[in-house]
Amino acid sequence: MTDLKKGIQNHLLELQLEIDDIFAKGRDSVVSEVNIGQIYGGMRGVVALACNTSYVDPYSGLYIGEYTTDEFSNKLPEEIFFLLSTGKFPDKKSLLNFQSELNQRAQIPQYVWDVLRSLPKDTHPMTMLSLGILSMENESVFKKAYQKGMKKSDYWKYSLEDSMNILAKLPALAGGIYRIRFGDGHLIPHDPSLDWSGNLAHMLGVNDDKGFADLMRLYLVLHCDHEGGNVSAFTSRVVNSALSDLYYAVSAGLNGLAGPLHGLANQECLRFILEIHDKLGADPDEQVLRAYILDVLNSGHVIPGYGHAVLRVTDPRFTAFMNFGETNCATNPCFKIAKKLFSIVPDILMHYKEGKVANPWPNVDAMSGSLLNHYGVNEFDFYTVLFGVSRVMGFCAQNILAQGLGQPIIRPKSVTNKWVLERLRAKG
Ligand code: CMX
Repeated sequence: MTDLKKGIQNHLLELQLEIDDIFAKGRDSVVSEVNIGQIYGGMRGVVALACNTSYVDPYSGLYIGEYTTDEFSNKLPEEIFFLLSTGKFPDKKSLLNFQSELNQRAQIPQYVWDVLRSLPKDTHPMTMLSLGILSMENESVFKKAYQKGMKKSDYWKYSLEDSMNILAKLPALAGGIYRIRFGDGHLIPHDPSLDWSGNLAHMLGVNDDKGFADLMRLYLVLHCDHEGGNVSAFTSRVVNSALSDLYYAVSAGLNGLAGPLHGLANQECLRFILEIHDKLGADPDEQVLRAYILDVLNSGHVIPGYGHAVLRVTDPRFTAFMNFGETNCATNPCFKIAKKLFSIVPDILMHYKEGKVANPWPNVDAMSGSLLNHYGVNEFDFYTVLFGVSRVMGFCAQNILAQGLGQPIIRPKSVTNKWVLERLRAKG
């Protein structure tokens, strides 16, 4: 058994003991009440899910396991996947074994490239990523074991196998999508001497600079997971809860990530910064920039990269990217504009719409595009693919743990307007 598998098994035992303790102390205790506004309002604020991979604290941001963003942001993505799924970082030997496993599984079947090359030239790269993974569904070891009647207690083990096979192929898949969609179509071979993010940087074929590989590492670490209720993670979990295998579940999660209010928002941020650059120049005057922001707001648009459904402070992932930018591309015009926006926008949003904006602070998207731009990745449509490659780690870890804990199919109850009106009438 690999160290990763052992680590997950131990983690599942710990989590199960905690759940037993929780149930013994108060299985029927109420932790959240749902009002009618929430039923019609995207279930915002309803506590209805348990997710032990990560947690977003409104005031201190993302935790993976027990670790804050500051504490994990210098790690490798492989270490992060270990942490997400076992609650602990791997030791050196376990990390090397895991990396070697990934290397052995990195080859993408030829039919995937045939599918992707047959799509219309202007297909969105997120469609290609989702479809690329879905096209490999027939390889699912979970599906085959299920057909042979595997035990429920073994589900997670086969989902781990599927996860490893999917994760291992992501750098080559994303790199290939980039080359087919934006390059000359020539694929760069996987290099087993490189780690997971190093291979992604290598197979994109955009930039050999070490800084770019460092950025890919940081990017894949910072986007890995954001607890269980966000659109993509929740979608992936719902689909997997029906025992659709991880190829289906990961593809479904990516389809959610492709939405402009979720993962796609990151491409809007760089577009916004480039517009400012074109209209106001590389170093806009503060007052001029302030007036520009107010114009955008008054014309009914949001300021991309600012606000969050859960966070109520500057996203520490934004800070990690900003620190990277200070060290690696402090003079890049887009980075400078992104920094200037950070000094102006929160104050404006705080007073906008009589303080209605719940969080005037930047989220992770406000900075990432400027850094990608610095290293020559200027195809906005590709940004969510990079986000997706990272987020698949969270989808897989969440689903493996949920299966290991024997969680049932997800099926909340919906009601009709009539039902709600009758309920209100009955209450007087
Ligand atoms: N610019 C202008 N207005 C904003 C705003 C922004 N950046 N963020 C919120 N608001 C407005 C909302 O549009 C809403 O106005 P209405 O009631 O008139 O519709 C009001 O403030 C209250 O919204 P909220 O409770 O603060 O925010 P929500 O939880 O509803 O939405 C989010 C969160 C991220 C969709 C929103 O802040 C937004 O659209 N931001 C810009 C897009 C963006 O950066 N998205 C990336 C999200 C990152 C992630 O999902 O991880």
